[in-house]
This record gives sequence, C-alpha cells and structure tokens, in this order.
Amino acid sequence: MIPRLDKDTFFDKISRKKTKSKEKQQYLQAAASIIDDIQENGDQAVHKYIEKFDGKVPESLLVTEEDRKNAWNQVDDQIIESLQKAAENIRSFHEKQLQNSRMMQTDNDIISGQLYRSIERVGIYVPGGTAVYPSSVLMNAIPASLAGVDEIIMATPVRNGEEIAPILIVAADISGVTTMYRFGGVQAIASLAYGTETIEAVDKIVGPGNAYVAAAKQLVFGDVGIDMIAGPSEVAIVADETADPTFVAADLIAQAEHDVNSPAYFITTSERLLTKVQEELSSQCQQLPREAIATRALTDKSAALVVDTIDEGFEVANQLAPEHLEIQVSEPFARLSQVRHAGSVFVGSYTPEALGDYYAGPNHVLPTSGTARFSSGLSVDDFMKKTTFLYYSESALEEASNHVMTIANEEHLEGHGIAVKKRLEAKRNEKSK
Ligand code: HSO
Ligand code: ZN
Repeated sequence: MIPRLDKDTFFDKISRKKTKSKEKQQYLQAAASIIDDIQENGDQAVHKYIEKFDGKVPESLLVTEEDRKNAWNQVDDQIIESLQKAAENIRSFHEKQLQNSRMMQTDNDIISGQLYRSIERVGIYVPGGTAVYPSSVLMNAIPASLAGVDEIIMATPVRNGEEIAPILIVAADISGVTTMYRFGGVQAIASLAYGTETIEAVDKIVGPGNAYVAAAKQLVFGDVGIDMIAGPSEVAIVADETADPTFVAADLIAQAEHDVNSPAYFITTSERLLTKVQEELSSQCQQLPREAIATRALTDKSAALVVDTIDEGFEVANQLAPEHLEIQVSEPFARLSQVRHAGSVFVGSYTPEALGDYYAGPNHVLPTSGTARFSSGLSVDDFMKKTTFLYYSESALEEASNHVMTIANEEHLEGHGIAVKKRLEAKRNEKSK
C-alpha cells in the first residue's frame, strides 16, 4: 500500500513536498485584507468576518465562568480523569525544562548574567470543526502556564454561534487557560495580535490552524511572536527484522489518518518485514473509520525504502528530519546517538507515537517538513525570554576603555567612545581635586 521507492525517487518525492511561494500567496493576500480591516475597524470588522465564515456571531465571544462550569458537567468523569493524568505527565516533563536566572562574576569588578522571565500574555489558537483535539490544548497551554505567563488566552471557532466543544473547555481549565473566546480564523489571529475594543492584544500566538490561520500568523509575526508554521504531521519508522509488522503498520496508519497530506515513511533493512507490513496495512486500514484519509495519505504521500544497514537507515532518517521518529530495532537505545535531526523520538516497540501525542509528557507540537534541522518542539522556553545584564566598576571600565574606544573609532561612532571617555575624565578630575 505504501509505494516502495529507490533512494533517489524517495528523496525526489520529499523535496517536491515544499510549499511553493505562489500557493502561499493566495492565503497571504486573503489574510492580509482581513487583518488590515480589523486593525482599522476593530470589533465591527471581527463580527463581519465571523458572520461571513462561521455563520451567526455568538452572543458573547467571551466564555464566562458559568459556561466553563457547565462544560465540566457535560464531559464524562472517565475522560476528565484521562485528561488530568495526561496533564500531570505533561506538567512533570515540562517542569524540568525551567531554568534559573544566572549571574556570573568574572572578578569583583565585573558581573554579568541573564534574567529568565516569562512572556506576559499569550494567545493559543485551537482549531474547531471536526478536528477537536483537547490534547493540543494541553500541549500548548501547560508549558505556558508553567513558564508563569500571566494571561493565557484561548481562541477557537464555533459554528453558527454555538458552544465550544465542552471537552476543549475542560482541557483548557485543566491546563491553566485564563480567558477563552469563541471565535477563530484570521479574525482571531488579527484580534489577538493587534487588539480590538474588547480584546486585549497578546505578545505571542501559538497553536495550529488551517492555511489561512497559518498565513495570518506569518503576517503578524514580528509584531507578536509565533511558535512555528506547522505542516501536516508526519512519522518516519526505522525498523529491522526484529520489528513487529503489526505494530509498525498500526503506527504508520496512526499517522496517515491525521490528514490526506500526512506522510508516513518506513525505512527498513528487511524485505520480509516490508512485505508483512504491506499486508498489515491493507487489513488494518479496512477497519478504520478514517480509512479513506489514511489510504490516500499512505498511497500518495508516503514511501517505503529498503536500506542495506541500519546505519544507512539513520542517515536517511536524518536527511528527512522527521517530526516523529520511531526506532523499532533490536537494541533501540544504542541507536539514539545516531539521531541528529528529528522532532521527537520514540524508542522501542512498545512506545507508539500515540503515547507522546496524548499522554506521556514530551510535547506533541513539533517541527514538521524537515524543519527539525534547525528547530525544536514546543517547550517552556517558547514562553520565556532571556534578558542579559551587565555591571562594571569604575576600575573595570578603565581597563576596558582603550579597546572599546578603538572599536568605536573604527565604526565611526564617536559618541560611543565619548560615553567611555567622559567617565574616565570624571574620575581623573575627582582625583586631581
Ligand atoms: N500527531 C500530532 C498530535 C496529535 N495526534 C493530536 C493526535 N492528536 C502532532 O504531533
Ligand atoms: Zn497524532
């Protein structure tokens, strides 16, 4: 079911995957005109676009305490318990990412350091529609809350002014979301980025969204921070003959069911395993509610590759820099050192990606489409900033002065040199008194 390719075609297929600028252009243009309108006309424009894209405008965009309480009554206790347990795991994993402010004393006269401070206000975008993912609420909001962000503002679209799915509200409550709005799309990104009469602007916007939301995030970036522009979710599985074909196929399908564009890459040293995985894929897909999506993703977007050695398998995996990398080989831990580029790694046969997607602790907001070459998954650090500080005593400044003034002269910025010289002169004058 997954097309088996040779190495050249395999990489051809992957490099063709990049979004063309022209394709992005139509989304950027549509998003830009909405953003401009909202910057100029505020709430009135927001309402106009909600009506246009989502039907009726909700009576109140803001979700009240009362609405939040009601949501809890509508969600099964068992579901609440699972979400709470997952939140606990995610919290305890991310807690360890927190760092302290640092102070370094070079000698008595020079002190430098770094203040580690959180962002004040963060917007979390949560897609609506058929893909209701409470796990994404946990993954975005918990690190923000651990970082100490003062206000975590969630926005999610609703149809025809109806209510947000109660499970999303519960997940938001569990994760420390402070404010919730029932609207989405470009209008939510614009309102969060620039503020309106009723919505206060935030400093950073995170969370996944459709192509228009992604374009809007791209456009507001610079005025506010954003997390990343995520592509479709993807997995690469590196497996040897010891891997279980049932598990491998199940994980490839778990990825492919996300979206028709979700690639699942299978890299193996074993022809025999590949044959069995193909059989498993066909039979497991048949029982799947999202069979059509998974089958399309597997046949159109995915690929299998047989390599001579596991070392070669890891070379390919590193070139892919996949969002998720599963290692299903004998001695999987020994192979961890061979991973150079990947968003998140799942080690051994009993660690399906689904564990990480929902429950175990590491974040599921990860770099896609090869961007793991230069970036990382969401963490507490995405909600923190480092502010450096510096202290020099009078004598330390004197010692450094020649070098500073020399460089200032070279840059033809005399004022910089004078800022040092004035202080030395003041010292000399004092001494001569
Ligand atoms: N695999 C997705 C996360 C997710 N899976 C949410 C299910 N729900 C990106 O890591
Ligand atoms: Zn997933």
